[in-house]
Amino acid sequence: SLGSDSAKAERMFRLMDGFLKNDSISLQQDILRHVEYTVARSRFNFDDFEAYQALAHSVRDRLIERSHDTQLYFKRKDPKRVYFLSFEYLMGRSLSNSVINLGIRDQYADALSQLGFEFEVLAEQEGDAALGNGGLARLSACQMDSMATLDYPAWGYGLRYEYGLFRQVILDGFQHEQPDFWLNFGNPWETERVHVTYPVKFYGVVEEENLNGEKCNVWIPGEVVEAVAYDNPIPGYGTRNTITLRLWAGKPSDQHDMEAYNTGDYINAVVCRQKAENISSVLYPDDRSFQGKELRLKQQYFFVSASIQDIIRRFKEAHSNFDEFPEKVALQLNDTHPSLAIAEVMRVLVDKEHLGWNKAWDIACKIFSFTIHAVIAEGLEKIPVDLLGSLLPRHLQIIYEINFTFVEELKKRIGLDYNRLSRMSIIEEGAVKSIRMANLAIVCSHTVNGVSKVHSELLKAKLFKDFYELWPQKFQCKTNGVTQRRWIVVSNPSLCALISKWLGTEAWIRDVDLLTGLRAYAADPDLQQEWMMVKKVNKMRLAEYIEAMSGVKVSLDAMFDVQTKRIHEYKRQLLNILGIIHRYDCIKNMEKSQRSKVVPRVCIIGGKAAPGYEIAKKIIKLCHAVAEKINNDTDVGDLLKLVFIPDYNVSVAELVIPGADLSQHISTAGHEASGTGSMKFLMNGCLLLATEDGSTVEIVEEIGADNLFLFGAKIHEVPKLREEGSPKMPLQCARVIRMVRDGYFGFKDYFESLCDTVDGGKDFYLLGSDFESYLEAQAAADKAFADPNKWTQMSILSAAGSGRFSSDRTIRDYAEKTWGIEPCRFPSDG
Ligand code: 7GP
Repeated sequence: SLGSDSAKAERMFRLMDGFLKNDSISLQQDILRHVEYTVARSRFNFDDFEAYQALAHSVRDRLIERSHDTQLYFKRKDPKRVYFLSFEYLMGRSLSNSVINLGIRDQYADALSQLGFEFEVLAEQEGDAALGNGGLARLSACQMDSMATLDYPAWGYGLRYEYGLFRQVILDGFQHEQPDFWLNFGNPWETERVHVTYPVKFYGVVEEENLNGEKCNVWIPGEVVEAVAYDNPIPGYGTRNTITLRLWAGKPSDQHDMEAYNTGDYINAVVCRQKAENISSVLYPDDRSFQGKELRLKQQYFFVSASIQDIIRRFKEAHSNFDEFPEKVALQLNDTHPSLAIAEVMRVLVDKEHLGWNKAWDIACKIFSFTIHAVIAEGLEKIPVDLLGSLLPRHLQIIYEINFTFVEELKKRIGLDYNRLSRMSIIEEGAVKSIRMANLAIVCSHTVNGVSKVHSELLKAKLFKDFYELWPQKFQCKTNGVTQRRWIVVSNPSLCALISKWLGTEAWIRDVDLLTGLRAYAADPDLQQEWMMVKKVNKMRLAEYIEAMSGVKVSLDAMFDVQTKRIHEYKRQLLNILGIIHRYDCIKNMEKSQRSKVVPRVCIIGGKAAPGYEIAKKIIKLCHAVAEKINNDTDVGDLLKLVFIPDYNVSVAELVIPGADLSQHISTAGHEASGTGSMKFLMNGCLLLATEDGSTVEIVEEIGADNLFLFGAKIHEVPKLREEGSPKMPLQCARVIRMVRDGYFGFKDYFESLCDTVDGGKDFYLLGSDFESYLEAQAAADKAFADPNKWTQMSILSAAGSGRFSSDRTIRDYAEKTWGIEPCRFPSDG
């Protein structure tokens, strides 16, 4: 019999033989056990995919142990926690990252080889978790890795979309979208928490009721959907701490529709309930543009409501007084998408906890902080009042009330400046009356931040000038960062080993500032030699992939010039393609004897266009049309190749980035809030060709303008250039556009509207006025590449200066200056 709880725990621990062991035999046994009992294949007969599944389950077991320890420890210590609310996460694959962070990659590789498998081959079996669009979503993933590694008591919350970002399939050079059935083969990383479910209400009416003599609002919903939690463990590196990314999925609720069953229409009732699951079924594929779609709003509230219920439940387990709430809870709004959380917290505190409006508002204002990723006003979410009112009637009332109080206060501060009052109001009057979600978030948050220095300054000077003048102390800058664990250790193992060798330590994997130690050896011929070898190996991997994907054979001596990111006019993939046409044209018109002087290039472009974004889709088609022409031109041969890499995602990025010599970040100045791709390339010793936009400005501060190729108009010059318009169109640019218009690459009519965006009189993104300076920067890159030692030195200095762009630095900054939380490290060395 079990005398006490601790005796019981003790016995159970013994029965389980302590923790899982990581020696080779134990790992092999675990893998085989999972083959037999989890995957249910015979241990004598299983293929690579099944081996991957078994392997993943054995890793997951270890993650679960650690996340239990971490959660128990957090519970015991009860520190202030941060809850990171993000609508999107681009996690990519989990296997390699997990075993590296657990510190057992080599043990697994050894165990597998004894079973006759290769770790890398099995790792390739894993599909990507692509629950997001682009920069914002990958940033969330990098930040989760840093929060875990730095031992912060953090939770990530999001939605478990059944279909992540669409798969891009190219047919005849055109993009087609196909659904991403990422869950079809199961997801070994997640755990469904069947008992962690919350009802989420929609529609209905608000009624006033009398509660003990006081009036209170009661929301009688018209529909209830159940949210169920799926937990995804996020292991830290060099620590036992493993935090949780909790994703919500919709499931039918048995509340409120019992009547439907009683009416006898059984089949219909079941079908209707099934619809509830649709709420989390698909990720919206548009980044940076919002549509007032009801399903999207439903997703937002569903996610917010379940998360807030979960957070409040956890708080109440240990506390009974809401005065302590701000000492225990920080809520981070990742862009406006989760900002309904503000109204939801108010609703719960006022209507359910009966704290009274003022007290509730006081608490809300102490817990929220808000990160903005948008640059222009058109990128900010506005929700039509009618839509919100029908879906969430009580929240609309609450937002009106918040706005009323805010505007009254504002009048006292600034007087009756009606223009300013209407600009700052949370409600936008107009043809379609709407809620400005960013204004709501700013009014309630104690801290608002941009994602690079220039972006944060732009927010203060332009987008939210009125708010900055009112509350200067709220505005901060948190320059983005990326995790070196995924972007060097996982994706570039040879570079990782080389860095550790020259620094004499692996400590940089947790303390990335140590990378600056490489500066001392940047001119050392031995390091340069080894550095070039690593790049060569990575280029080889990439070249094989390119050949497999597109059939194009590329030369390893050529400069690999990469632009991979979402396709957007402001990111100017079109400028890149026009530059390539120019290069092609030059080679064609050159004396044959001159051609030996040309620095050979492989131009690589990849990225998805939003399904409804016609111009972006035309850019993809143009890229293919130009590639077709160039790659089949025997005059050109290896001097120039152009390849489009289809279906760019995190795992493709892990292959492309280490193999790049040069990468382009060429947005029209003032349009890229930060940019994080550039940071990954930088860490991998890739030279940047870039405009002075977003985080590039800070990269220049770190590595010096001599170590990258800058060009183009600066932010403050853009408005004037726009006014001047097309007279600025240089001859060279006009000539390449003419080639496209004349049908040199076919599809003449189709490309017309694309050409119009440049020479049609507006040239909003300034391709014309930046064209010459772009070509000059390209020429400078050619020149530098022709001198391998010089190039390699620049490459080493790029990586050496990349430490500032680690998400570890960003997260520490958020923790200390925004969230007010401290590390809470499970007492063990990992
Ligand atoms: C992006 C910004 O465009 C990019 O400059 C920045 O580096 C990144 O966020 C992370 O801060 N924005 C988005 O990805 C975005 O708005 C909406 O997506 C879904």
